[in-house]
Amino acid sequence: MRFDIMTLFPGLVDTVLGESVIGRAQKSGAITVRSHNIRDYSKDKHHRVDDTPYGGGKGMLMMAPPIYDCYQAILEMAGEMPRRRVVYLSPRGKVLDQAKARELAELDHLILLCGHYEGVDTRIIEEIVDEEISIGDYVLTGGEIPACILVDAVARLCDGVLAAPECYENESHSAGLLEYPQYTRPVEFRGRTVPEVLLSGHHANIDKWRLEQAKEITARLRPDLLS
Ligand code: 4GO
Repeated sequence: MRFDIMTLFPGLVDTVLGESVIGRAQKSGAITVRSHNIRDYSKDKHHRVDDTPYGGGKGMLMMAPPIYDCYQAILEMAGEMPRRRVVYLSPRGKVLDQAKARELAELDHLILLCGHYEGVDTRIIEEIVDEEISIGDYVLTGGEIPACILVDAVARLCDGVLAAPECYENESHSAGLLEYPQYTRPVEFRGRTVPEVLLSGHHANIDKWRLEQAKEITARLRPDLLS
């Protein structure tokens, strides 16, 4: 899957997505991530990308033309892609959840637009954006961190990014429940021991215990997920 990120701060997303699992997935070719500096598409002699809002009001808005030209350049670079979507990261959007991540992981091409300042001229949303997505009900200074979060959540579901599909079969939110507790060595830590069943080697009992624990933890920490 290919991800293109339109931003005024490409270094920010490159740094975050260049490390760890997502960085390795880029190196192995399982996914492609490209950041694009919207400022490179400004035709203004001072490379301006923002201006004051018509009608007055505080702050600056990102202008539509450089974003549009950046978008057109991405379409050219990526070529024909059957399943493509353009997403604007915004507190107005539907809040990201695991189902949305799974839906987006079916695409071939995800183009992300990161706003800054007071946001973007609304006409760029009308013209190129398919969907607005939020990472939660709070406001940030830019869409870059939300974009990195979205790429991470989607990319880890793409083939070849994690070792095996089992990696996300039992984790929190995969089946509408939170994950059961996990233990590794040592068998005793500050007087706390590993539950006997996990040392028993009895896989049916272990599965049963884990499911019970997942239900109990979900009821206690996130009862809203059960309704
Ligand atoms: C996204 C973008 C919050 C989110 C943002 C979010 N704040 N909750 N800020 O996903 C336009 C200018 C949006 C700054 C951006």
